[in-house]
Amino acid sequence: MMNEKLQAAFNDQINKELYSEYLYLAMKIYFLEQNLNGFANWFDVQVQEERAHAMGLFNYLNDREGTLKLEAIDKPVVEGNTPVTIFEQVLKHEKFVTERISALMDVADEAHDRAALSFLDWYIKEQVEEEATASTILGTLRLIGDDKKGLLMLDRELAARTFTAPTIG
Ligand code: OFO
Repeated sequence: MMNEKLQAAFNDQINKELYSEYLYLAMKIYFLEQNLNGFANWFDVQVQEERAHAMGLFNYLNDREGTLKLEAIDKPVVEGNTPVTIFEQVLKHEKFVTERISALMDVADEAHDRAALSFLDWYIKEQVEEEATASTILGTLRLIGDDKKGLLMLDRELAARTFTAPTIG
C-alpha cells in the first residue's frame, strides 16, 4: 500500500490530467469555430490521450489499494485567440505537467516506493514526447505566419492523427 502523501499526490495528478483533457476540449472548440477541422481532430486525439493518462494513474492507485478521491476540475481557460498563441499555451501547459510529474516522482522517491517510481517512468518519458509534439507544431505555425495556404496544409496533416490507446506502465 502506498503512503498517504503519495496517494494524495497521485489523486492530484489524476485531477491535473483530467484538467488537461478539459483544456484541450476547450481548445478544440476554438478550432471548430475557425473551420480548422484537422486541428480540431488533433485536439480530439489529445483529449483521449489525457483521459488515458488520468485512467492509467487511477487504475494504478486502485491496484495498489489506494484511496481514490476526485476533486473539482477547474474551468479551462484558453488564453490564446490564434493558432500560434493557442499552441504557445499547449507547450506551456505540457511543461507545467512535466514539472508536476517530476514532483510526483519526488514524492515516490521520498517514500522509497520503487514500484511507483518504475510505473511513473512511463509518464516522464511521455512528457518528452508531449512537449516535442507541441513545440514542432508551434514552430511550423510560426513559419507559416499569415500564409493561409500553409495553415490549410497543416490542417490537412493534423486531420490524419488517430488515437491509439497507450500501454501505460
Ligand atoms: Fe497528460 O500529458 Fe499532456 O498534459
